[in-house]
This record gives sequence, C-alpha cells and structure tokens, in this order.
Amino acid sequence: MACQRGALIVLEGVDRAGKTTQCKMLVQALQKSGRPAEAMRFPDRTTTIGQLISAYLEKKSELEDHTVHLLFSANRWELVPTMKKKLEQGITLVVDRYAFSGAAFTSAKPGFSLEWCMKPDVGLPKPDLVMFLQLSPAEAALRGQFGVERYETRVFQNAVQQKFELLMKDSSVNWQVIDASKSVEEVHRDITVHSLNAINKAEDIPLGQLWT
Ligand code: NYM
Repeated sequence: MACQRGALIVLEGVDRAGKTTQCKMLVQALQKSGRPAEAMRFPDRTTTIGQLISAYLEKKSELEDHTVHLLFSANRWELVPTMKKKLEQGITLVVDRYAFSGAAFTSAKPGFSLEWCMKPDVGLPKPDLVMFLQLSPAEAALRGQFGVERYETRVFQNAVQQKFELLMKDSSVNWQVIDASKSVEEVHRDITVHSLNAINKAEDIPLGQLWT
C-alpha cells in the first residue's frame, strides 16, 4: 500500500512575528507525537543560488530588483524535487516563508505589481495550510530593534504587511491568521491545532499547484 503523503505547511508573517521559533516547536511536537516532520526555510541559503541571495540580504552585494526576485523563486524551484520526494514519503514539511514572502516583499518595492511578482512561483507545490502570524507594527516594535539586513525597516515592513493582506484575499489558498501577540505557548497550541487538521486532510488529497 502506498504511504499517505505528508502535508505542506507554511508559516508566513512580517519579520519578528515568531515564525522561526514556531516552526521549530511545531516540527518537534509533530515528531514527538510520532508524525514524521521536517523543517525547511526560504531562502535556503545553503545552495549556490541561496548564497547569492544571502550576500544580497546582508548588503555584501548589489542585485537588480527583478533579478533578485527571480533568484528567490529559483531557490524555491530548485528544492521542489526534494520537497515532493519527502511529501510522497509521508513526511510533513514545515516551511518558514514561501512564495507569499516572495510576492509580498518584492511588490512592496516601487514599480512592482503583485501580479508580476506572483508569476514565477505559479505551479509550485501548493501548501495545504498557510498560517500568517499576525503582529501589529506597534507590537513588533516592542520586540526590539530591527536587524541589519536589507528590508528590515518599519516603513518597508508596513508595506509588506499590506501586500500580505492582499495575498490573503485569495480563497484558493488555505490561509489561517494566527494572533502572534499571544504567548509563545498559546501561539504554538493554535498552530498545532490547524496543522493536525491539515495533516489529516492532506492524506486523502493529491498535492496541488500554487496559483493555478
Ligand atoms: N524574502 C524572503 C524575500 O524578499 N523574498 C522571498 O522570496 C523570501 C522567501 O528575505 N526579510 C525576504 C524576507 C526576509 C529575508 O528571510 C530573509 P529570513 O527568514 O530572515 O531568513
């Protein structure tokens, strides 16, 4: 009997919403309950393309805006065969950022339409669940200073938040908004409930294609 596929679960949100902490906690909780699960993150800075992106984010290099957008997308596409293989093996993937960050961040730059920004990621494996960790700019500010990487300013993050709100209007994607202002444990509980639901559903339906 073919094994049931794993679920593709994505966490999105503006910087400092707690995505990375929550991804780790979710993977650990799933593994502990006997469900195979692995963490992934985008950009994946370990590949050749990922290293170009990383240098750009760290302001060690300059890249033209369209070019870096396409590199972020290529970085997802290069991992697709690995992702599909793992999902087919029954492994649930918990992904820290995906195509939604790609579209939201680039379209927050002047001269970029959301439509253009979504195009290169059309057809990627479609997440079974996308949780948006919602945190107001005021609450985010209480969590301390922004980092030093590119995009880490209040004005830019506000623009990104607005683009995420547009993306969340798309009902072809299973969006769940999570109140990230709650305690780490409470957020973890909310995320776990939604994830278990998605994992159960994914077992019976084929993996979809994003934005098609
Ligand atoms: N980012 C991330 C993009 O601009 N486009 C993308 O496609 C993705 C996946 O990279 N500020 C931005 C969002 C973040 C930065 O992410 C690096 P992280 O999670 O801090 O490594």
